Formats: sequence, structure tokens, C-alpha cells
Amino acid sequence: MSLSPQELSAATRAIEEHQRILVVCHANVDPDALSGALSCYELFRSIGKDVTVVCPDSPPESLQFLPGFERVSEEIVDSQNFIITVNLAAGVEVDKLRYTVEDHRVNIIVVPKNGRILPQQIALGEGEQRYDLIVVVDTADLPLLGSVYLDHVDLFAEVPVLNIDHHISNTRYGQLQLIDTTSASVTEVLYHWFTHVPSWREKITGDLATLLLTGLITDTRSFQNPNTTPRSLEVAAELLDLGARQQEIIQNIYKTKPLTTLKIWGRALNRIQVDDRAKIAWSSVSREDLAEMGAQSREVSGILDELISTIPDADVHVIFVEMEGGEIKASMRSSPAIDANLLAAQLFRGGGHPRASGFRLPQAANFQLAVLEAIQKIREGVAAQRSAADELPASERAQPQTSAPPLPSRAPVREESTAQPHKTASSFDIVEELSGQKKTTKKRSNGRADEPKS
Ligand SMILES: [Mn+2]
Repeated sequence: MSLSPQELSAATRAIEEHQRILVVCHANVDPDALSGALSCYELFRSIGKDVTVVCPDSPPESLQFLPGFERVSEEIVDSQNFIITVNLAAGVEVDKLRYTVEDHRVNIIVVPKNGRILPQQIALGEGEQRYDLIVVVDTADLPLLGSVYLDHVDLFAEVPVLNIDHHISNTRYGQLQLIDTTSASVTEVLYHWFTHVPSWREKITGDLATLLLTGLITDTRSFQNPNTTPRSLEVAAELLDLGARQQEIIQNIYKTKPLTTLKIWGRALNRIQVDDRAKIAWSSVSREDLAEMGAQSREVSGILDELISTIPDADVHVIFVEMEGGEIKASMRSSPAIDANLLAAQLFRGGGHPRASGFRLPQAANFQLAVLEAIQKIREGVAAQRSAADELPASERAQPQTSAPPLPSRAPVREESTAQPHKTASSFDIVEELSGQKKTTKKRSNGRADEPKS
């Protein structure tokens, strides 16, 4: 679904009519979300708005090259003015105003030039909100903002929300929406919007073009993912014309990895195992591996993509990581022939999307043995799905990937949700779920403090 001129001009009007704009993006931030938020910062600032960018957790260092990175704060400061009004009687003027703070009391001292001020002349009231518009980028649903939303539900209820996204799973929250599910990245949506307004188009600097191109490159995985459309390629070309620094993006996103990350990837790739008959490929990283390489479990994120590109023939790819605390975390991707969400849910009470899911296993005395037991279960689950599919008429079987419409990648995923309906997702949807054991889920209603990816 593309954007209508009405939607575009309603969003433009919202920006023009508001002054104090809060821009937020989802927890476990990815490059598209962050560069989308910073693109909004750049553009809204250039037309004279007060803009605050909040990202619920600290963005990865690899994104430090993004123009405006240092502007991002982690928390919303929603302190509000409290106003004490003194209604002056006719002819009374104020001479001096001072205040003192002592013992948790604020004393405001108003000295009139003449006449008197009586207690009944005083009125109290709340000042205006610190923000008058919230712009949410790349986020399919408000709870995916993590603490930024959960700790400030009132703010989101009181201030109008503009919801800008490209995920098919977007719940269409907010008073205004710019949702284009045919766009490969949220920055592609932003590009259409920014260039639709002639006076804004002129404001697209090399920095802004670089931000917009970053989201497009990363969400299409350098134009490799099936969500890449002819239009995305055109947008990329136009952004280069506008001065986007493509080499800088590639260098920072793809060519710069800490040595510890390379070492732990090497260990995991070295340990790939393949069951040719069941078409399952897996690898594992133990606590000892992490300690030996001086790596952290979140650095394992991204290996799954390597696994998929290394062994494209498998129907199921799984990576097991023994977390620092001993619990085992597994991430799984599947070809269209297998429902990864069903496997995770039925076998391990995990969940996710049909093509990308995750689950957890309790701490085990023998990590490798626990992995092999899990693989055995997956083997049985895969066999059960295949025989069920064989009983279906051909028309109801899973369609091959080539016939699927282009999908936005990297939906912020509620990986273990059971209440959510299955949503469509590309096979690259949850690249970062391995790093997702952060604080952002602390208030989840199901109380699983360690649940990944809010
Ligand atoms: Mn995105």
C-alpha cells in the first residue's frame, strides 16, 4: 500500500502546526529505525522545529557515524511546567520576583510595587506538555517502543502521534499515519514524504541523504532481500545524486567489526552442522567460547544470516547460544516450506513469525547435549510438518518464496508472543534478537524479564 496525497499533506500539516516534536523508534534499535529517526531530526530542525530524538536503548557503536548520532537520548524527559498564576488587582504592579528552595519547599516571593496580593488571587495550573507531537518511526506497535512507551503511556495518550512505518504488521495506531508497506525501509517512506513537499526537498543535505540511504541499504541487506523493489533502487540512485555517502555507510555497517565479533563468528561458522536428509543446519556458541574469545552473547547476532547464506539449501537454520547466565537461547529461520513459529511454539513454547522465531532452553549441565536433543525434536517437528503438507492439496501448500510479494524486512518482532496472530515476515526479520535480552522488557505483562525483543 502506497501513500496517498491526503496522507502526505496531513502529515506535513502536523509538522507545520507543531513546534516541540518528539521522535522515537523501537527498542533493540536497528539501523533503519535509528537513521529514520535522525532523518526526521535533521529535516524538522532545518525548518525551525525543536526536536528531541529518543531511542530506548543505546544504539550500537557501528552506527556512530550517522550524522546526529550524539543527539540521541535514551529516556524521555517529560517534566511538565507547573504554573502558579497571581491575578493582580487593578493598578497593582510587580516590582520584584524571587524564589527560595528549602526543606523541599519552593517559596515564590512576589513583591508588588504598590497595593497587596491576597491568597484568593492565586490560581494553579499545569503548563503545556514538553512535546506537542510524537513521531514514531519503523515501529509496528507502540509496546515495541519498550520503556519509552511503557513508562510514558499518559504522554502517548495526550499528545498526537504520527506513525511512520513500512511493516505489514503495523497496527495503525496514532492519529496520523504514513504507512507504506511497499517501501523497503522506513527511510524510503520518509524519502517519499520529504521529496513530496517542495520546500522540504531543498533541505535534503548530504547528511540527510546519507541517513536515508543507510536505512535503505541495511533493511534490504544491500539490496539482497526480496523486499528490494525497482522503486527502492531508484530512491537509492536519487539519494546518491543528493550527496549520500554510500561508501561511508558500507564501511561502517559491513566492513567494521570488532575483532571479538569476528572471532566468535569464526568459531560458530567452524562449528556448523548439517543434517542433509532433514535439511537442518545449525551451530552453537557456548559460554566457554564467549569467554575464550572475549566476546559477549550479543555479538553472536548476525551469524544466523551467515549461516543462511552459507547453507542456502537447508529448510531450517538454528543458532544456539549459551548465555552468560547459563540459559540457552535459540534463534531459528526457515524456508517457506516450514513454519518456524509453529516449530518453536509446539516444541519449545517459544514463538515468533512463520519464517523467523526463537525459543529458550533451561541451563543444562551439558550444553552440546542439550543442543543435540533440541535438534532431534526439531527433526521430528519438521518431519511432522512435511507429512502434514503432503496430505494437503497442492493449492494449499506453502508457496515458494519467489511468488511472495516484496516484504519489509526487520519487523520489530515480539518473538515469543503467543497472543499475536502470525504475521508475515521476511527471512531476515529478527537479525538482532540475540542481543535482545535488554532492559526494554522489564514491564511486560507476562513478567518474563528475560524475554527478547519487545
Ligand atoms: Mn525498517
